[in-house]
Amino acid sequence: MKRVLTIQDISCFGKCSTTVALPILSAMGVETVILPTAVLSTHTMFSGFTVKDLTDQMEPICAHWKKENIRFDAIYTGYLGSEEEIDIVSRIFRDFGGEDTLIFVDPVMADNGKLYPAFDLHYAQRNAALCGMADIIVPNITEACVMTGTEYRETYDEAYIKLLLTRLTTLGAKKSFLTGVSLSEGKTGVYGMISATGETVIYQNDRVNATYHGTGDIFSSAAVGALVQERSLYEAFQIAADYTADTIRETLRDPREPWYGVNFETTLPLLVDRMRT
Ligand code: PXL
Repeated sequence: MKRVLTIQDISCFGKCSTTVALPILSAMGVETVILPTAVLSTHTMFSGFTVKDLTDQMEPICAHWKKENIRFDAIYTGYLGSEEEIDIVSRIFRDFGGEDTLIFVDPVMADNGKLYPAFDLHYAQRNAALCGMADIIVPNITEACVMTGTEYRETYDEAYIKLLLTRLTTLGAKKSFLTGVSLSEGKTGVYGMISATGETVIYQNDRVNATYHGTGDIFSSAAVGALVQERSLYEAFQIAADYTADTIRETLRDPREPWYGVNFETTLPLLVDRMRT
């Protein structure tokens, strides 16, 4: 069985980071190991959330794994709360990475043209350096802009996306995939570039007109699951984008419309079926 380590916080309420990665990867038939960086009462889009930082536990936990000779087919990182955590994660990549371990970094820190309140430009630069160690990175357009010093635009064309991708490749990751790229009315998806060749990979599906919290984590979890299950790059991103879009559509149908997270549980059977084909 394939084994993935995911390094992110536990937001007890709110359906994001570890609490979506674990069920999605498990449903995809992947053994999922977690390294919680902090425990929060909710994700940070609620006000008044509590935080218990677990940074000081990260290295002792990894040292024990090392002693037990535990290895991973992939390491997937998402929301990291501080520069210190980013430093520790870069050491984990060195200790547990290698030819047979896919390093997948989702540099969660910004959206809609703005950094999340907890982060500043210095943090963004550290995250850019972490991206440089990855096989695959999946920033949204805002995150790509802050990491490459590019002006954020609400409306853009393909040339702007290609420029952003070319700049992302200079960070050092082998493959960069921009998420939330909409190149025509009613469509959205991913636009990727392979650093070594400049080759591009595009997948667009129907845009669902709603934004919810946690959809990036759902997308990344499904992409990692499909990649470790040896789907091609294109198919893995197609599976992840379709699952995310199906989930948003399903959430819109829920009269309770939970703004804080999506109904990814309802659509898990679709993902499981897709992985059987
Ligand atoms: O979904 C990303 C995420 C993960 N974890 C925490 C967050 C966020 C986004 O805001 O606040 C704690």
